Amino acid sequence: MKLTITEKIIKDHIVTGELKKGTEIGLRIDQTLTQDSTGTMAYLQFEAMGIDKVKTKKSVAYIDHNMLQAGPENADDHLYIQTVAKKHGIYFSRPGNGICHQVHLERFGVPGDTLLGSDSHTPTCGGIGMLAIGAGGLDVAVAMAGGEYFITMPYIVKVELRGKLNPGVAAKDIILEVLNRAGVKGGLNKVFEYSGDGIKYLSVPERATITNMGAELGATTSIFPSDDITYQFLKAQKREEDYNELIADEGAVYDEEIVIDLEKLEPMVACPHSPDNVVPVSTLNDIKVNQVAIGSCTNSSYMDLMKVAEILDGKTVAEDISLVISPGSKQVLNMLAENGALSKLIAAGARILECGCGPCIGMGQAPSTDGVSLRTFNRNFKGRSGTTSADVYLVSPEVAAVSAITGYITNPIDHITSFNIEVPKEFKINDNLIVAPIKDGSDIDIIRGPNIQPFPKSDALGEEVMGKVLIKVGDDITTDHIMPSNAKLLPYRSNIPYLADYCFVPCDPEFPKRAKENGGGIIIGGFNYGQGSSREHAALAPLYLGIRVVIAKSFARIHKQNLINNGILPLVFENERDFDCIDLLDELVVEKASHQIEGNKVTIKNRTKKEEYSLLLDITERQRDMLVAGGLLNLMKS
Ligand code: MIC
Ligand code: SF4
Repeated sequence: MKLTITEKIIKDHIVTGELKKGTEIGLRIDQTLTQDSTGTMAYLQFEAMGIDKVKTKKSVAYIDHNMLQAGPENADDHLYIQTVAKKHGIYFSRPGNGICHQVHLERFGVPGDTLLGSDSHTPTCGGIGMLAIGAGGLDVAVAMAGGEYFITMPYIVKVELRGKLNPGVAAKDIILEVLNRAGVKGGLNKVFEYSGDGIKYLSVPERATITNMGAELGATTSIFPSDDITYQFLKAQKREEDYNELIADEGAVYDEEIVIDLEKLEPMVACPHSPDNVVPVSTLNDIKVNQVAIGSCTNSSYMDLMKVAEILDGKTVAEDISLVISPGSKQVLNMLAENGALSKLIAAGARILECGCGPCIGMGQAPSTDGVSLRTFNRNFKGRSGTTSADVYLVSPEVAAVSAITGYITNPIDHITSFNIEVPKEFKINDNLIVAPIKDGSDIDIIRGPNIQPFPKSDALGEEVMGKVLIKVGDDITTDHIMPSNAKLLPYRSNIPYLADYCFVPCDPEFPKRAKENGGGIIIGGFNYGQGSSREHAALAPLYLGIRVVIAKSFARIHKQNLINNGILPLVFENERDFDCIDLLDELVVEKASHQIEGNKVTIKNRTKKEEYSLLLDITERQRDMLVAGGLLNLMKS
């Protein structure tokens, strides 16, 4: 049988199920990663499993999101993660070392291996041919304990890249074009596999930009072949022993195909407030910019920032613009410092931030009221920048840097002829901020600050599940709506009771109060409910507020699993028009719930309207058992 790259890796890692598209499969996980805003919960859950040492080949805990220390909370959580890592055989990447995905690509990723990360942009390592998937913290905890990770055997989309990009057009424009064509709902249960003669012109960091932002398609993951370019990258990282060649078989069968002619591609921009709201930069007229932010796990590599330095060399940032730059890793920043590029950035007026997520997750640098922010990041959901009224545009580093000089969103094509930059033959290797695991951690005491509260637990499914509709929201609701993240809230990621008071506040500030007054209830949503991040908090905070059912037109992959893992029923309208029949505070009930969920349809009664609706429950036997037990941890205990 001729296989795609994805199928080859799955074949090597499948533990449960078979290579049949659309069916559930369980995969052996070689590596895991966590970061600090999902890590505390993931490790609390891992601790609850009572395992001494992680069972993966390599597990890494990164500190990169919660970097501002305006009070003791973040520092306390970092200490918890550091001690838990030492106790359980986990590598610890210290604050300052960089963004998890950038560092993992540089120092840990292995072509052909599987990686599960408690962050939705884990697919970044698909840039070196790894099957890298984002998941909720509990799933990552299970993988660290040696358990399988379950996905739907994905459909494979072949993305054929033809030809070569013109100067001024970037890898970012390729993924923006894919988003333009497939949209934020277009990737559900699919893997985007890149091929074509165009890939030989794309370096590993460029490939990683594409696989990283493939997360915005809602895809399971994205992947590039592992070829000579991958070998050269690993060699330059002094890791050539990790290289495995991995290419699709001639004649492998794909489920869909997208062809992009790179020579015809123009610089693109994702306009507010969705990553798939994409147009060519050339179609925008003179949009004045207030802030330019360069960085994030999508565009903070050495090559990205070298290009920015070359564009800014000898220039000054426009008077009304604040330019902030957050390098992806210590390796990147160190190399820029040594070769003088950092000096060019500083001289031009850039504000250099530490290596981490920073403004991408609203950790500082919120734009001004009604401000326009041009960012090289991957998400521009309303309010994510920390300023609800701001308009965020997503672009390549080239567009960002040129616009920082002109003050307006500017097409770089007219400003860039070529770059005088080489892919390094040797990166600067210095892993002194990575603490390697010790042989026996049994004597290590775990330090738990007062901010760390126990995570909420669900109960077994009752005979009758009922409640009032506490909120009704539209399509494409993101986890940033459900459980917002910013400089004020991120410090409380290990304190669900505190966070719950901000649940759904961007949609309806009264939601937490209403949920508490009614002793919990039901959420009604549209299509693609829960898109975006992997944060389990978007399930845990509703659980804490007594939510046992979410009814939507469709669900995003990671969020649906997070709901199930926490014992919350994800039901889908069989007839989408029923969405319109339900109003706020209607009283809904699922009678004989445990009997009803044995099938794939559930009837819910609207006691207020005296109506009933048929809902679909698209889950596997394994997920059904979780729902009956009241979540994965309960199931494991029983
Ligand atoms: C994000 O980009 O939204 C985050 C913050 O990295 C999240 C993880 C989180 O919420 O902690 C993600 O992408 O999964
Ligand atoms: Fe960090 Fe932003 Fe990447 Fe999320 S998307 S991991 S917040 S840089």
